[in-house]
Amino acid sequence: MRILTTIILGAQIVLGQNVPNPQLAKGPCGNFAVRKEVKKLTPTEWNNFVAASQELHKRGWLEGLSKIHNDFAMAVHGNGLFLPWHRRFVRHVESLLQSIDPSIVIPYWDWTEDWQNPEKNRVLSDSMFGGNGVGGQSCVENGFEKGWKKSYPSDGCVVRKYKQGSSPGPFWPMDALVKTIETQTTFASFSPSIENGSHGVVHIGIGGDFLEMWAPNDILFFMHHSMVDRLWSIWQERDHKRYYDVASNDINGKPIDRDTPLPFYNEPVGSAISMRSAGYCYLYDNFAESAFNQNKRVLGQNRTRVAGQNRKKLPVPQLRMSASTSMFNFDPKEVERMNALVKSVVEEMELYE
Ligand SMILES: [Cu+2]
Repeated sequence: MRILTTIILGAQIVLGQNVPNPQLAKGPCGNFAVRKEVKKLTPTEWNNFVAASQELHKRGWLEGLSKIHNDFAMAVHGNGLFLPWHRRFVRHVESLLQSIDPSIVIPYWDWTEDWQNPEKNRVLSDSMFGGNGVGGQSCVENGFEKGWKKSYPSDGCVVRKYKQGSSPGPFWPMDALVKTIETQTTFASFSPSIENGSHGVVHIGIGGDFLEMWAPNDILFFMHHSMVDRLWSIWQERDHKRYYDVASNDINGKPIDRDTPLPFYNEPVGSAISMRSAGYCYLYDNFAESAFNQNKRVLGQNRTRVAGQNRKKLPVPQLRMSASTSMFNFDPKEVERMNALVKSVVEEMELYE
């Protein structure tokens, strides 16, 4: 009897949020999993990912993850815990997928591709995650999330509602991300740059559940945050001292250091500062510096300036805050700073072929 009670209690603890919380492995990494851009998965990898995602959804675990994200929303957005907490959160969904199919590695969505017209990206098509919601409730009705229902925070479907009607509007181009990585040399400036810039534009552009703190109901949320995590990794890899820089403040203005616990997980920030540390053990596919150095050259060097009359007009991604975005804790000053940064980069891009 006592054994039975213990087991039941144990199960309750694990399922407290209606989703298991597998503990991360301790000790040094054996192998490194490679997270790929989602369009670069092999057909088998893609099919396995879809099958595991369907099972994850069926078990209600995405709702459990949505509840965690919503419950801790204030503590992990708009402050220095944003990047390490979401790294842990993406690792959480990845470990759940792996509990269904050990071969799964979470992919990322490089939304800089087709940044001018994100609706044309194959990721948002019927052959992958599906596109804009349809009907009065803007339910996702194509792609593998077709017909997905949710029970948290209330019964409904998975909702997408593009910002500009038929398009999410432009996302950030790679050149602007390179500029951010080059110029924001401290964690205290880099983290809010990503959060209030390129990250926010995708949330607001996709709309629907993406605009809510229960966005993890739409599994695409995790491909987006894997991309955000990749950007942090690239920034860290540019100067290894950056791995140890988490100097920033929490929501109450209290300084964050490597001992600060991550909300919900109660693991120190220091355990999540490197993708190479125990329990993480992954790399990104085109992680090599060269991918970014190539892009660095895009601006200015070895490029032909185009004559004024031949210049193309490029769309400028701008984050506009409104009542419906207040839960993201966007910082108006940072939003303005990032709107200006991306605008200057896009205008520079217009000068070249
Ligand atoms: Cu979040």
